[in-house]
Amino acid sequence: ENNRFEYILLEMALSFEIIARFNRARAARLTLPHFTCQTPLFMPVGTQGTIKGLTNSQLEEIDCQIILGNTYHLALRPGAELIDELGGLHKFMNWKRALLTDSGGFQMVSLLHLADITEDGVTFQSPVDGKPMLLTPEESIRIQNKIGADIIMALDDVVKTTTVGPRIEEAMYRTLRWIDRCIAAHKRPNEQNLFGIVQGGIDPILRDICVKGLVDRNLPGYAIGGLAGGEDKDSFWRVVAQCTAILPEDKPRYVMGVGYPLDIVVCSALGADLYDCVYPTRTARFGTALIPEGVLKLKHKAMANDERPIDTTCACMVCKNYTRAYIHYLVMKNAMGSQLLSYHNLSYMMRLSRDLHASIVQGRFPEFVQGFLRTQFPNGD
Ligand code: PRF
Ligand code: ZN
Repeated sequence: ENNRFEYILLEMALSFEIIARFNRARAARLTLPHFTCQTPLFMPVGTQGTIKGLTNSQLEEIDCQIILGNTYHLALRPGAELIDELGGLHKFMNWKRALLTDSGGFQMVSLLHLADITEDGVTFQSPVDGKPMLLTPEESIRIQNKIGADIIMALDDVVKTTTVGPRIEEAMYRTLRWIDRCIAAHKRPNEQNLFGIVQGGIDPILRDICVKGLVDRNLPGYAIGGLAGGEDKDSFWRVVAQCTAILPEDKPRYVMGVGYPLDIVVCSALGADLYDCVYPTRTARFGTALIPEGVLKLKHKAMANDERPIDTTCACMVCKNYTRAYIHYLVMKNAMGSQLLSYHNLSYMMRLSRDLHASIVQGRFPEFVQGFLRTQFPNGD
């Protein structure tokens, strides 16, 4: 029995210490091989081994702690073998903090409508030469082992949340069968943490089976997948609440694809810890800034002579140095416009993460949430 305990400790490359709680919300310290992070935490998405428009030192300056890479994109170019030869993704991109890679299946299914899922894996046409390709659970893990991120994700069978019928059940059971293939293929459990992904649509029975199946595998962390795909908010929050209620207390919980500030606040109240989304950077490229009141459209002509910063309560480099008028002038015409907006938006997400953490630690989480909601919905709707 003693040996079994040591074995479990050795098979993890993280520690997760809960510092404080408020009801179901938790503030924790997540120690990964490359960095110790504070949760709740938003993780920006950097598809090509970069967050579009920001340098690594800017990302550190705004307190980014984990960034995401995509197995699918990195495997196509520059390729897992080259990344491995060059010492792994950390060294290749010179990022000193933590990295997480998604397994690739979700990106293929959402980007390439030609992707087809069978028991073997996800088949798709190579965007490079049109040849049919197959991403199996084993291949996804092999690639992610070469990329070398602190957290790697299991290959899951993702279906649109709005799908109904037996396909949801099939995808959930397949995700459970694939987790064993992922675990067996994972060659670096002492350096990289393999997270399992809960699927099962909005069906509580399927979600329950999936959580229990994954928890039996004693993984270092768990993700809640299959959400943020157009389901109604009520179903979304219900699934998160159900999963966080039955997932182990002492492991990190990651809600995939969630990045609206309101959703992060609600999911954190429900006991979730990690989030990722392209929203803050994508919306920046469309000229939208995140502010405590909601969003600010910099393209709007009212911005043309507005001398205020984007957000008067924001201490970021952009809000310290530039006016709305100047960003309005740049936006959509000059790359600097979207770079400045991305910088501000990610600063906003990192400040939100810090505020959630601090308010839980300081025992004033309800006041923080109330203030957040009052500012975003001043009329109480
Ligand atoms: N699975 C994987 N990546 C994801 C998701 C998922 O369900 C989502 C949520 N739809 C975002 N990214 N592997
Ligand atoms: Zn700012």
